[in-house]
Amino acid sequence: MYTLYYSPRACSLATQVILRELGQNIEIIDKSKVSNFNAINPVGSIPVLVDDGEVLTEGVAILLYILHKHHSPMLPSDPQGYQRALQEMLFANATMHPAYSKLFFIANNVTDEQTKHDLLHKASLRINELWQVVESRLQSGDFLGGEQLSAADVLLTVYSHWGSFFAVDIVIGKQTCAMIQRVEARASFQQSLAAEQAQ
Ligand SMILES: N[C@@H](CCC(=O)N[C@@H](CS)C(=O)NCC(=O)O)C(=O)O
Repeated sequence: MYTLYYSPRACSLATQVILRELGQNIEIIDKSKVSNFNAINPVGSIPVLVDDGEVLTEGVAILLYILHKHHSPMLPSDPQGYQRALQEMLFANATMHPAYSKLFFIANNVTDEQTKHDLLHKASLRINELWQVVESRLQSGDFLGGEQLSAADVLLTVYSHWGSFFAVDIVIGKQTCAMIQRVEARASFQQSLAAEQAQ
């Protein structure tokens, strides 16, 4: 049994979905209900996964650990497949996620409304460029992992929802929308959302 600390609809949702794809039992704990979360993760961020008393942090490190531990085809063992899977995961976690994080930062820290509007717009242009990259990579398959679901598809699907929190135009291509719908339709995704909502 794994314990996952999460925030609703945050990047930790991807961790939960992938644990379910791996057929694992999970207890989930809302970070906001923990009185001193920084005692668990001094960085203050989620996801945090506890496995047999070991506290694991950093989203991609957690994903690599669970995919490796459960021998998932989402983490191929051949060097090229492994590199490709890691590259896609890091594109999501270290490039797309920070681009979206700018929206949260601007919305929470800029008080002048016109400046906020302009900065949110600028940040959204970068996000749209990145979605175009995803669109071009999806021309030859249903998922970034080809015909198989990959961890990057799940990460990107979770982030794709965040644009709706802000007054910005996020443009996501046709192939990418289809990929997102495929991920959202999976039992693992539906069960994860339901588990968050039940808390
Ligand atoms: N580098 C970290 C960053 C994770 C991250 O930024 N998580 C966000 C949620 S998506 C977070 O915890 N923000 C602070 C908060 O929710 O209080 C990782 O990949 O795990």
